[in-house]
Amino acid sequence: MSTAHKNLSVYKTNGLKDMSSKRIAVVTAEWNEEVTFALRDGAIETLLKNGVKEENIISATVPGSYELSYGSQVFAQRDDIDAVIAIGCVIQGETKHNDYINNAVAQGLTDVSLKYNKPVVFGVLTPNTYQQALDRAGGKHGNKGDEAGITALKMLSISDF
Ligand code: DLZ
Repeated sequence: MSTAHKNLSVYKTNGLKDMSSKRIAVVTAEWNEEVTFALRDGAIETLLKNGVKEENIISATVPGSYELSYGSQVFAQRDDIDAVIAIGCVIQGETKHNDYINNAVAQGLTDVSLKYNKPVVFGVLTPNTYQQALDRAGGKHGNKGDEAGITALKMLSISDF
């Protein structure tokens, strides 16, 4: 940023606020559960490491990623929930089924977030293969659940700005 703008209020998303009173729901799809449960655990660990209290985290499951929109809405509409993390894994198959699910859940989560004015994190992996999913769920590419957790915390911080 130019130093000419001396009177701007500058906010960076790495300035996390105090999270000790925040309540966060983590909604996880059961399809590909070896992957999604590892992502969920990564997200929850990141929340705990950054000051969210264990008793303020609610974990729920839905059958598949398509159900993440409604599952997220159930929690987003509650006054005692500040943010929702939606976790899923849709593997590219031989049909276009995956495209329909991915598009529906992306749009659905956006709608829920804007309707209830709360962060709803898209923690859905959309890999080509199951191995690529495992690589991103605690494998050689780390755990994308961590990113989902950090995203929720950053968005909660900007909500309070
Ligand atoms: C049906 C289906 C298929 C083919 N693949 C996946 C997938 O890779 N990942 C996932 O989370 N869910 C899948 N589903 C299930 C749908 O998300 C949904 O649960 C069903 O269509 C019932 O609405």
